[in-house]
Amino acid sequence: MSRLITVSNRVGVPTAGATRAGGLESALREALEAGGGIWFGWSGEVTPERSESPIMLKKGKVTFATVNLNPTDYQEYYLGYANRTLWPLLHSHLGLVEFHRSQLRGYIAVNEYLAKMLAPLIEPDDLIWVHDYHLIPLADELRKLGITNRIGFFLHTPLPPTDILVALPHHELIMRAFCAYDLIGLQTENGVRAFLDYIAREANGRLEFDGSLSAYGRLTRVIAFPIGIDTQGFVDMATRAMRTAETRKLRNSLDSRRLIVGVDRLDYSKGVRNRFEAIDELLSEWPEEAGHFTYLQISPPSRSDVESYQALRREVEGVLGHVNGKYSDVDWAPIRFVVRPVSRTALAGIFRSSRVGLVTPLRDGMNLVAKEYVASQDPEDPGVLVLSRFAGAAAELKTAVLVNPLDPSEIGAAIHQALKMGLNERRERWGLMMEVLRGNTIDDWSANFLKALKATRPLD
Ligand code: GDG
Repeated sequence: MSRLITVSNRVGVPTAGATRAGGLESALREALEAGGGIWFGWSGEVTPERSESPIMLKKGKVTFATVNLNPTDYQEYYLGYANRTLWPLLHSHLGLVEFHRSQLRGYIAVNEYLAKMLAPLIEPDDLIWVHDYHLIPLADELRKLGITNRIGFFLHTPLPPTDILVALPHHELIMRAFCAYDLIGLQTENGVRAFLDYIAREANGRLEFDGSLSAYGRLTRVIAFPIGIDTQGFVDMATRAMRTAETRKLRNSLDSRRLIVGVDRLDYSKGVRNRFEAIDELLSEWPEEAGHFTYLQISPPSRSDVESYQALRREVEGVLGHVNGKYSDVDWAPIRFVVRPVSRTALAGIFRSSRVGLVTPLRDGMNLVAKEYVASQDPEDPGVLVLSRFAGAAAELKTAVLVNPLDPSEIGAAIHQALKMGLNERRERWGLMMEVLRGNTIDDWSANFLKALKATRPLD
């Protein structure tokens, strides 16, 4: 049985006292534990000098191998090219894309460094699975070092259409790097179409009869593997959470008002500002709703070293103040904004206590919160998911109330529809979404990807 090596920008090294890992982290760990293997990547530490060799930590059948970055790497690779150039581009926010050649060079240099650190750990039969936009050039760098193993890649973000991709200076360098993988996994069929369109129009590549594609003198495959969640795990966690003091405290504070909930890293791709504006629209169109709901938005800060994220926080807090100021009374405010992260169990309890789950990103590769919200519901009295049509999850969760996240009045009307929705309709919509979640769990996702990777041709 081949060993698995997973590679991601950050490694989920288990630490004493850490709260339960996120869905992706546990799925990758489970896939690794099945056959034994290595999880390799950045430690999260920035030190004056790069590492000379990885720090290895063995837990059961899994070895965690991590390396440090130096301050220039952190600036150019992580804060720079990954999060100021690629992240906004992949989410179609062209106005936020910054480009500096030095950062592109830093991005490639860190991938080269990571490849050098990883290569000595690789054995001939190992399968290598690389994750996300930070590491697109990794396979190319490993190939330069003579690594011929099968290497797969999964992109967690969306892949935008060709007309947006070509706005990236040196886009052919990135797309060529993709083609050094034997298998490229994307979240949706839309992403696959975008990839194939680019390959046909910009790279003069072609689709082979067996579904593989050749471009830049390389042969690869692009397939959609929509990521899932630990569905049963969430069902159990949400049921348990209803008995915790934390959930009871929240429910008591609601004073029988219906709860609307949103949970997102504070990121401009998540569309939180438009959600706050939607509450304004809701209350101006249906003033009788005032005092009858509480909207709880949980937004732990992320990437706060990047200016656009600092600006976002100021902007969102400005709109929040405006809406709360306009509608609050002495005993009620429409929006509660929490920037402290909360535990996963508490999240499941909050989801299950709510009437409406508001998930309206402007763009999202998948959006796991949408799936976690659905899995957490009480089958007898489920809440309603209001979901952006531009989240990857919308391709699967078709019976959510789908909205255009750019239009606050459409979101406001959808919230109103959700608050008014009868029990039968809520059950019917929820039941269909739950079937989807049971049919495609996080374990199915990793098993399907690895099966397809194993089926690619061994290199000679
Ligand atoms: C990327 C892609 C794709 C959030 N706040 C708290 C918390 N969370 C958890 C959620 C969920 C995860 O973080 C966020 O996942 P999402 O999928 O919603 O979004 P991204 O972080 O942008 O993830 C996305 C994903 O990768 C996987 O492929 O779906 O499209 O952008 O699990 O529950 N967890 C806790 N406290 C919080 O305050 N414990």
